[in-house]
Amino acid sequence: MFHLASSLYTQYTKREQYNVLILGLDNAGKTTFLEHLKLLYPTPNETKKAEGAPDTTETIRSKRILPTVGQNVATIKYEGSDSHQFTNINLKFWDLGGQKSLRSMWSRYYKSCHGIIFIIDSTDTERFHECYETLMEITHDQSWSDENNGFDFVNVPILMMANKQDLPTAVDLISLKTGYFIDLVSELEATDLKLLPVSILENQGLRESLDWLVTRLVYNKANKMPQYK
Ligand SMILES: Nc1nc2c(ncn2[C@@H]2O[C@H](COP(=O)(O)OP(=O)(O)OP(=O)(O)O)[C@@H](O)[C@H]2O)c(=O)[nH]1
Ligand SMILES: [Mg+2]
Repeated sequence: MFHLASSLYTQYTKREQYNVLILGLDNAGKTTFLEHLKLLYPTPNETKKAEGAPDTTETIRSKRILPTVGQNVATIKYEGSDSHQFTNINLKFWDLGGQKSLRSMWSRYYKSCHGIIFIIDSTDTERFHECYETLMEITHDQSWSDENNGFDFVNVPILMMANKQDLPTAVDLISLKTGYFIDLVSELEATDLKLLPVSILENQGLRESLDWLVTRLVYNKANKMPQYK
C-alpha cells in the first residue's frame, strides 16, 4: 500500500522525462536542430522563454556549428501547441555524430531511448539510399531484442524529418514518400513512423514535429516507461 501511494505521489509531483535520440547522416542538420530547440523551449530550470525572443533563425545562422564527433546533450521543458495538453513533460535529447565511422556508437543508446528523430538532408539525393540503409540498420539492431521478448525490432516511435525544405533543390514530401522512400515506408509499415517536411534553420515545422513525437511517446508509455525527475 505504501509503495503504491509512494509511486502515485512520484507520478503526480514529478515531471516525466523521455529520452530522444537525434540520428541521421553527417551534415543532415542534427546539431542545428538541437541548438534551435534550445532557443525555442525553456530548460527545466526556466519557467518560460521570454516573450518577444529575438529571431531564432538569425541567432542560429550566426552560430558556428561544427561537425559532431562525440555527443551533444540538452534537456528542454516541452510546451505543446495546445497548452492544455501534456504540461508535465521534459525531453532529453542526445545528438550523435553522423559520420560513417561514428555510427557504430549509436546502438549503445537504443536501450535508454524512448524515441528517435532521424533527420534527412532533402537536397542530398545521392545519399538517400544510404539513409534508407542506415534506418534499416537502426530498426533491426539486436539491441532492441533484449527488451522485446526476442523480437528484434525497434519498439519506439520514429520521426523522420525531411530537412532543408527552404532550399530550391530540396525534394518535396510527396516525391520522398512515393518515390525515393517508398520501400522504406512499406518496410516499416508496422513501425510508429512519420515523415514530416521541415526547415530547421528557418523554424518551419519544428513545433509540429515535437507535438507529433510527444503524442507518440506518451502513447508508447506502457511499453517504455518515462523517467520521473
Ligand atoms: N539551408 C538549410 N541548411 C541547414 C538546415 N539545417 C541545417 N543546415 C545546415 O546544414 C549543415 C550541417 O548542419 P549540422 O547541424 O552540423 O549537421 P549534423 O547532422 O549535426 O552533422 P554531423 O554532426 O556531422 O553529424 C550546416 O551548414 C547547417 O547550417 C536547414 O533547414 N536549411
Ligand atoms: Mg552535429
